[in-house]
Amino acid sequence: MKLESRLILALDITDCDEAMEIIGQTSEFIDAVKVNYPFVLACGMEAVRELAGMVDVICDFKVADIPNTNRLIVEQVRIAGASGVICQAFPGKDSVEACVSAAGNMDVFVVTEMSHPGADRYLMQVAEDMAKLAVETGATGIIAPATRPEKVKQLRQLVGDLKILSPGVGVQGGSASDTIRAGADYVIVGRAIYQADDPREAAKQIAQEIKGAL
Ligand code: NUP
Repeated sequence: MKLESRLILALDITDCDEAMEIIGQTSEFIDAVKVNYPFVLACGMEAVRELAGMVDVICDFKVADIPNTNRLIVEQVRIAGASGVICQAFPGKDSVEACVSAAGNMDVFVVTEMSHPGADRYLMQVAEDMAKLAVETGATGIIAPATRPEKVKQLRQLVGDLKILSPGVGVQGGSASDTIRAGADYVIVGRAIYQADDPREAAKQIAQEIKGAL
């Protein structure tokens, strides 16, 4: 995955033609596209394969099962030609290790504290240990909350030079520049781009904001 604009587009769109249109409008300003269940359930893994021929794709499947099932899921992501996959830490070390080993050359990102308010119930208490698990298992990086840049900063201390990808910019309240200054390598942005009147302009502005924060 390239490290240029440091902006990853979250393509949570269920209209497949519209999704491809948004990619066309924004591709100049994004380093990768993150797809999640809404897009994949609506448009299928064939659409992921098509996208992967155009841009680096990260499958945000939050893989969270026993090791064997995790392996089977990650193998399918790999067959589709994705560049990365996101897995959950909470099933434990063996489950994350299964993702890393099935990923081959693909990147594996481990979710730590999520960006939404409800993360305070469980995830906030264990985010640091989850970040350590990402290091132990040889993952490429972690997902950390742009809604709490101070947490991104703390987790950066624990993960060294692992990549940090941060969702929560825009509609969820986080700021791209604060998140990058806190130590994130990339911000992940969905609605603030694809729901904007002019998605191209929105992506351009966020990319400029990131550049200004470096
Ligand atoms: O902690 C997380 N927060 C989060 O928003 C982990 C995630 N993977 N995401 C995803 O990032 C979420 O599922 C969505 O695909 C994207 C953020 O979208 P938006 O709030 O910018 O529209």
